[in-house]
Amino acid sequence: MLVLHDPKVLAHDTIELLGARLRPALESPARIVAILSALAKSEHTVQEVDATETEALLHVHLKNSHEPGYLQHLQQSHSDWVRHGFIEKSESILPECFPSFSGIGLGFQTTRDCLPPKDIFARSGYYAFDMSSGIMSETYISAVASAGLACKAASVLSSPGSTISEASTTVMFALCRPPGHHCDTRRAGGYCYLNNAVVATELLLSRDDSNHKKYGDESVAILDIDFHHGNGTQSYFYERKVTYVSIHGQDEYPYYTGGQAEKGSGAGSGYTHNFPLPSGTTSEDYLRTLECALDRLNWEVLDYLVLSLGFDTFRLDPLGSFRLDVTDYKRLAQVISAKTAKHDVRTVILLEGGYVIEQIGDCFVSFCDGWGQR
Ligand code: SP5
Ligand code: ZN
Repeated sequence: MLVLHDPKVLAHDTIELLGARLRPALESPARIVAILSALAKSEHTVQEVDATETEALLHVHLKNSHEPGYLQHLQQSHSDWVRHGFIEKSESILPECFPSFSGIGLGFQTTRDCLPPKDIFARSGYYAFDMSSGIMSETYISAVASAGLACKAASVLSSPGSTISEASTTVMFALCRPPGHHCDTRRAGGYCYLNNAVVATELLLSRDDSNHKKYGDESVAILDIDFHHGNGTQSYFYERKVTYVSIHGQDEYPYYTGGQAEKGSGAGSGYTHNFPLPSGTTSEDYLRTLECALDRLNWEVLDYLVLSLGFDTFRLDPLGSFRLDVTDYKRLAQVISAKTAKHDVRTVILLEGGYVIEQIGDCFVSFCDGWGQR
């Protein structure tokens, strides 16, 4: 497995409100450090990426997939708060109030949106949906580097004449951090700021590759096997013919999405497939569901698979409730890679969650080992 890393992803280090306590975010740089240290003892190759090579490409896809005001907020808000004296340079912004119009004086639910507020505190809530997405001084730098890795992996896989030595490979793993699948076009949340899966998918859809099967939106699909539902990714493609398949904890964070009844709408009707599983789900049940999930992909017309991969399905994860063990990641990888090989599909793997520092490296290497052993 070729694993892409950019040291800039290590800079982001913030706080979150978790279980009514303000604490250092579980999504920490130590996760990547642990993965790199496990990889160093493995047969897999880590390549440091200078994302500046793909920067122009990245910014095109970022601009298409996130609102300009939101990108500006991610880049600018921390220094604004420091300048106003609301926080020290070493502290993080956390929102205190979110837009919500449900039933306020109206007696019924409405989803009316509003314009970006002028007030600096109001803006932080306008551009977020929870309190696990603090903004510190380096957040934007790391988020852009993270999306840059997703971009780099996607662009190398889709352009034969690329500079990376193993350009002929059919799979690439981007060590993304912060993760991406919870945030939408305007809101950070669930440790996510820029939606790496969306950016990679958009890049692949816009590829100019004479070898591809030319099925438009249907030629790229997303499989999301983080423990949590990828609400941001789902909503982004909800009305498009881009297949989004997710296996995740039922009734778990982000709580309000991920039901089986969500199947896409308009042109995207029938392209979203959710597989919520109960807490305590075993490896066997998970593997069985994975087979069903893989059957929802239209393999005949697929050129690329974007795999949002979280290790918070691990049995000891503080944010998960499934029972997968280290060796199960090898099995997951074998099952997925066998399908992609059979149908000549290239895979961009993006790191999402996974919070057990002591074992995330072993889980990661187990997955990488399995990919080549179908
Ligand atoms: C990328 C990713 O895995 N994001 C997950 C973010 C989840 N954050 C909120 C989890 C809330 C869990 N419930 C709190 C109970 C306190 N123990
Ligand atoms: Zn997760």
